[in-house]
Amino acid sequence: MTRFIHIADLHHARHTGNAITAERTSFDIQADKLAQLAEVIRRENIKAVLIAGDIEVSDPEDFVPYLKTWTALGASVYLVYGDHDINRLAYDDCWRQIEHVHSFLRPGYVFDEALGAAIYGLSCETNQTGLKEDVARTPMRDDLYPNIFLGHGDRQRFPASVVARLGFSYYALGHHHRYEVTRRGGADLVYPGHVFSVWDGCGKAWPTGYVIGEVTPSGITHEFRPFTGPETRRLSFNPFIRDGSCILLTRDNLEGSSEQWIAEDETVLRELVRSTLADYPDDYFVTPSQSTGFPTRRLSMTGRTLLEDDERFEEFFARSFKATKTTQ
Ligand SMILES: [Mn+2]
Repeated sequence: MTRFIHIADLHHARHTGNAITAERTSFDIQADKLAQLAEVIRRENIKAVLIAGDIEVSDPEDFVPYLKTWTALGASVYLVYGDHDINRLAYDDCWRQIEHVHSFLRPGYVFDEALGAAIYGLSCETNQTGLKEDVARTPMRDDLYPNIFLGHGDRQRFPASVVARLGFSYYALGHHHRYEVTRRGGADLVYPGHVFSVWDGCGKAWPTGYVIGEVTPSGITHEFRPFTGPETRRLSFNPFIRDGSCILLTRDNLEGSSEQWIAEDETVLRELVRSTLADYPDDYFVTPSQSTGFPTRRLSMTGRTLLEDDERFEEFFARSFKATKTTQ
């Protein structure tokens, strides 16, 4: 049996968007997490690393050390580009020079003998233009070995009827920042989640991790593994959704129910925020925001930092209330 690693949504840019931060950058935290994969490759007979798009580096050289390390350890790297990989031509010029790195700037199909499986790679364009049609045009497979579809985009672009016809058993996907497996058309559509991001589309905090896939005689099995190191977490109040004197509390990547009613009482709410921050001193709490209007900036700081500084705590507390009913 051979194995592969599936990661996606690295968003490994040096900038932190316009988030309000005071500590380590996302870039540094992501670097620590990506570095964890070398040990996994060494330990677990990993023959391939599948990267399902949205790598989004500021400089392609920033990613070269990982590609060199992983391939030197005996894993081939297969990658596709996502809607955020707008500088993909520069990435490709740099990365395709490295032996055992296969980038699918154009759709392609590679049988990997060491892995005992084949990979069809399909990159997606900005805004996923034409993706659904490109997926539907994928050549059908009917082989004695498993076929992996490596792509990036919304799950809606992979309808059950198309998946059932194409004959792939594992869809290594990216775009949704939350780990998710959807059984559809006789195949598993797998999103491994993000590596670490403060800006993550819908604004919610999700666990960071990767998926280990195993190629067996009967097909591909897989499991999620969390990265170690800081996580993003979020709690927020929505005063526009209420039940009598209670407002809606939402918890993302936190212990406890994801939604519950809570008394709109400053003392109660402050105590809840303080005790939650104290439970996760090393993790980064992100506040709600929206793409237009107020607030467009997220605050992202560790529980410890927010508790140590009253001014920061007050700003965090104020930003934990959604500014409108639909703030994300
Ligand atoms: Mn994306």
